Amino acid sequence: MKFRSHDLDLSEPKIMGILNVTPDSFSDGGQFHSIGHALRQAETMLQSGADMIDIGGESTRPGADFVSADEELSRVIPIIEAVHREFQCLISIDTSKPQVMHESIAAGACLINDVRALQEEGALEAAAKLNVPVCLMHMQGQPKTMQDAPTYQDIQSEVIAFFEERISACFKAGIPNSNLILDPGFGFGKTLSHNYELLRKLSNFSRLKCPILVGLSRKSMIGSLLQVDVNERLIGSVAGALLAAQQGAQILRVHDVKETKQALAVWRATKYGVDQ
Ligand code: 9MG
Repeated sequence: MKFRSHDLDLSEPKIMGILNVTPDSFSDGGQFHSIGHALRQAETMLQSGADMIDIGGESTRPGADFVSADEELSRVIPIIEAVHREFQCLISIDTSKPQVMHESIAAGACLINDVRALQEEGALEAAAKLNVPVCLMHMQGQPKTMQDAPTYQDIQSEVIAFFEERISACFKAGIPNSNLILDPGFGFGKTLSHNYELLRKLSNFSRLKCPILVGLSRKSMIGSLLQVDVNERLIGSVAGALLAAQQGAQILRVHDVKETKQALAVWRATKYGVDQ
């Protein structure tokens, strides 16, 4: 897949490291400190083998409040500029807002990660104009209320039907299929049982002929299953990422880059053998 000047070979799973720049992700809160903190986190993830960094300024956790475009811009733009300047790495902007998409791409991002799948007003047009890869994620409802009572008749066919509709909307707006990445949206308007059914059937998404991105790192589908707090979800998260990769996921969105990379190395050695 082409990301501006970089070509990313998705025949092997790639790692997207998560860099949240919402105020609750900083202990000191100040912008100066937050830039330094974000740069250190990005550097650690890149040194551990991240292929790209996902930067987001809107919390999309269950129950999270709406954030204005100005607030989101003030959180993400200085960080995108700094990460781009320091590391020249692939940067993904996690946003649903057209203005944030435009300014982030101008600041150095090269992928749009939209949990609302370009359904906000002006988002399809913005992504078409920017002509960069876009990750379309499935979500039932909105973050504020999505976990209240998620319901599906058949989750897998409903998520596939949603993607077919969004792929067609993108095509009509001038976004080619070659720029699309799909993500079933673990934890976004889904119960524990919905999440594991989706994970079990993940390989079926390959029929849509777009790369698949999976994000389950440290989510409640790990925590609720194992009855562990957020800082004890590493092993469950790595196991989930590996199961997703085995079923064809090409991009894994994770907090724990080093450990995920190690799990993928073991899988790769088992699959292809080792020279020796
Ligand atoms: C921003 N964000 C939080 N969780 C996510 C997930 O599972 N996928 C994508 N694409 N983005 C996410």
